[in-house]
Amino acid sequence: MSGCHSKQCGVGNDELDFLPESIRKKVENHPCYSQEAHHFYARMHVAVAPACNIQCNYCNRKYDCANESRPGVVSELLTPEEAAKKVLAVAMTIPQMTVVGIAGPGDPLANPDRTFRTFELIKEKAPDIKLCLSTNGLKLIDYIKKIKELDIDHVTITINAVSPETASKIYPWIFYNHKRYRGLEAAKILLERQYEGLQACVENGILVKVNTVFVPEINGEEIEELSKKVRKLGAFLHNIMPYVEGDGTAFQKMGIKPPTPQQLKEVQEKCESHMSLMRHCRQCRADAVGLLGEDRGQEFTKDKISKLEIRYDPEFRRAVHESIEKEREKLKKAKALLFTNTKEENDITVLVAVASKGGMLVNEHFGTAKEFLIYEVSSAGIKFIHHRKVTPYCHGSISCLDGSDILEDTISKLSDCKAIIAAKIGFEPRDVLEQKGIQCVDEFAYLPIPEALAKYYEKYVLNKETVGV
Ligand code: CLF
Ligand code: SF4
Repeated sequence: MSGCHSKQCGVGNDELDFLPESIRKKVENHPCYSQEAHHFYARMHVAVAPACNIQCNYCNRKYDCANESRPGVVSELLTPEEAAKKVLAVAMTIPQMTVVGIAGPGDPLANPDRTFRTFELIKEKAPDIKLCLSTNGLKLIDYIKKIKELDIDHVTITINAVSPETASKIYPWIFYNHKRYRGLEAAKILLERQYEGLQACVENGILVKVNTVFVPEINGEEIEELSKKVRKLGAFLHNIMPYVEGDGTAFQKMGIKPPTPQQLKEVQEKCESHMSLMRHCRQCRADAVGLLGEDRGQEFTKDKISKLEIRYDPEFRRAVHESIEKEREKLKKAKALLFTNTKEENDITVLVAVASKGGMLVNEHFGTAKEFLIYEVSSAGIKFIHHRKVTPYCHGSISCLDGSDILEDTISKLSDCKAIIAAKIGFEPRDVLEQKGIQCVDEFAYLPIPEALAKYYEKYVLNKETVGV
């Protein structure tokens, strides 16, 4: 049996138990740093940083920073004051929002005044909210003191290469110390500053996640070495993100292709023996609001926020978090009892797609699911692999695809899965899916995902009638 079964990869629930108390406190309700937390807690980004000091070949400056965000979507730029007000509004409407990140639309540290003023205001008005920063790393080392002062405990650095040769294929230029550098010289300066920034963060007790944009034909051969290197320098988590083809980018013009899900899975498998990986990233927008994978930004536009009177109530938020923690504790205890009934000699490993809209529950219908969580299930337990985005089958009139095209597309994305577990699956798609060999299971509706997967495994894979959970 390969891989790390019986636990969730990345920093999941089980891993949290083994972390020192000080680090556990920092990550246990951070939806990006803890795989398990992302089912319960939300994040928001405030788009206050328009400028950038480097050029990445996968980026089109008209859009958000592709190092942390999905290219192709434009943010509404905010002043620090507008951003702070928005944070308070979201915090009271979505009290499970625990983290505010600044991730663009350019680079936060190319806009230091706006970025740090925003963090100052949030720290003053809502000190219970964690602060998070995502940067290309060029200016990071210059701001360590400020980052520390403001208790920004989480920093993401996008590092895409180990060698300057590879880096020079990604970055045509950087703007540093009032001067534009190009080619190998630019790549050398950038890499040196990124790795120095990483070390300085670690030395100052700041948790670092490294994002790497995986572009197979450009940096594919270096990712494993990169993973080892950032681990050695003390990074906490490595997020290997697939390059997304953005409109009008240099890579698009050069015909550079994004990785297939299989290429991504392979590279993640190589790296996971060296480093904890983040596998649940949704490459969210620089103004994203809500649980990962969900975007409630439209509820909090500048116009709507400007009309609001907000009274921030930390007690109300604390009460919500306490009830979430009780629920998590219950689920954790229940999870510990799962897979005690299965035997190694019966070991069969299957991939299963689960429809969920949060709370770690099977609580989404097949027809309305915008994504599926893919788990590997074996007699030893479950392992989260990644999510796969789909077009909802019940799409109303907003899609140009008709129902059968959508279903074909979903089937092609889930063709390696043995089953779909959802809260409800209608007769029409069920027939087609089952003809294609994908089991449709909705009898475990509203159960916690680990329990549903254990029951499914025992009943449908091991063919046992009694389920010991
Ligand atoms: Fe935002 Fe990034 Fe902080 Fe998370 S996102 S700044 S660490 S709060 Fe998270 Fe979104 Fe992936 Fe980023 S899912 S794109 S990793
Ligand atoms: Fe674009 Fe971000 Fe790269 Fe700057 S750092 S060029 S905004 S992807």
